[in-house]
Amino acid sequence: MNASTIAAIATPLGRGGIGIIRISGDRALSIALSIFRPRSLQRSSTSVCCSQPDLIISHRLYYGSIVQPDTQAVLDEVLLAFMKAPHTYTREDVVEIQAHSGYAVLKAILNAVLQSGAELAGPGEFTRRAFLNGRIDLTQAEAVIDIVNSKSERALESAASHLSGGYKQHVEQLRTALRDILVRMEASIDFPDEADELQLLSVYPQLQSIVLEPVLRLIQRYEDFHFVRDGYCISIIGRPNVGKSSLMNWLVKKNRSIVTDIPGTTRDVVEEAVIFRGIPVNFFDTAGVHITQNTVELLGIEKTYERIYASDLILLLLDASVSDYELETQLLDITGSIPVILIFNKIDLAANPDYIVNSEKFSTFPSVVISVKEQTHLEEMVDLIVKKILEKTHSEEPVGFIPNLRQMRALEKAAAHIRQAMDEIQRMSPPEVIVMDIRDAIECIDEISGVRTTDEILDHVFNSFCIGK
Ligand SMILES: Nc1nc2c(ncn2[C@@H]2O[C@H](COP(=O)(O)OP(=O)(O)OP(=O)(O)O)[C@@H](O)[C@H]2O)c(=O)[nH]1
Ligand SMILES: [Mg+2]
Repeated sequence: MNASTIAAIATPLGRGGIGIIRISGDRALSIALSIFRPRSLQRSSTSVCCSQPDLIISHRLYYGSIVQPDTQAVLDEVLLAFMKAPHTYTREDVVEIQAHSGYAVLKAILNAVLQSGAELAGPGEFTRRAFLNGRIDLTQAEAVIDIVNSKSERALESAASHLSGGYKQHVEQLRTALRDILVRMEASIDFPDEADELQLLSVYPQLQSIVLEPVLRLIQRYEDFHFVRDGYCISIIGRPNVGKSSLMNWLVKKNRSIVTDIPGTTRDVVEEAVIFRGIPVNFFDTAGVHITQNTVELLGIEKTYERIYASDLILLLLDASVSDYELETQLLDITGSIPVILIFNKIDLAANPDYIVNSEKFSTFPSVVISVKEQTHLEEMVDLIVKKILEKTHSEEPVGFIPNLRQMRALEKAAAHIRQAMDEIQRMSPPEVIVMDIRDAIECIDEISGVRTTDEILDHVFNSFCIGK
């Protein structure tokens, strides 16, 4: 258990119906009662409650006022809930004070709590305590922040499945399988007479099917579905003045990018996150690519190239009113395996639209001919984008659990150790060598659930939380 008692405002700052101050730790109740005047006791003795905290029953709401510790001036009318450990979020004693939600009042109550002996909680410190006190594992702690950050129903669904332990179970199964193999291998070291070549070889297919394949499937789930959590990254690229920013603004339904008829208007990458037909998408408008000596433009073009490589999908915008697509052909060469949709814009200016549609040069890419200005075929373009996104996710079925980047890295490390162990088996290396790799793989799996972790990993996980969570 942690010695200090922490407190923070748990609701977003701003005007609203209710704001909550949360206190957690051994002294949560005594600190809260030192500034709480229950209504039922106000008329008689205000000190009764403070001197007899046993009068407060766990998991029940009490109506009263919060007072300033030094002046006893009433700060707000509140509802106070005391939740006795261990049946609480942090597994410590927790008090929640429900006050009116306004910046000044919540700050004043928090100050009163801090003056009475609590320490200000750091980001994610309540959840960190829930993890350290064994209520949840690290994947569930991360699910909490994912739930808070969920931008779509699918992201929420995935995070909720992590929180309820779906992912934790999966990780535990992997660990158990590896542990079983390790125990058998260690036995073969201790009793070498009973260990034979055949036994060693039987470990190989087990590592393959019970451990490596499920680990690789989880890594693939990150590849396929990480955008459900992080947002699908779609970049709009093309030569200057082709209408990239106009398209960006139409897609995100606001004037996000500056549009002018001067080529080279967009110099930096402009990002906007939206829910696009129910899918979280980050759209990126980029600087037009062309040969230039202008230093500022060159820096912008460099950023466009960086953006291309970080994209899940590229919308390559072409001017339908020109016939020279040399630059676009070069751009396609650098997109590699990233999916591309060709969007021929300014069809309203094109003398011969048929030429574009029939152009063999681009026949292997999905394409659409539009006019942002005249709003032509824009819904058709959206259908194409959504189809391309769903191709990657395979279906709109529930996504279940998806590893995050940290977990995926640990899975990759585990996969490398398992592969190494399998190679050693094939080389008929001594069991002592093979068990080292299996132990390393178990360590990586333990990193995911947080069984084995470092302060650095915990800081990394919990610093992304908001204060009060
Ligand atoms: N006729 C016509 N003009 C368009 C269309 N789409 C955009 N424009 C115009 O083309 C000009 C350039 O548009 P932008 O959206 O700024 O082009 P951009 O590709 O972002 O340009 P840079 O930022 O310079 O690379 C503006 O005057 C737009 O109004 C279209 O479909 N038809
Ligand atoms: Mg632009």
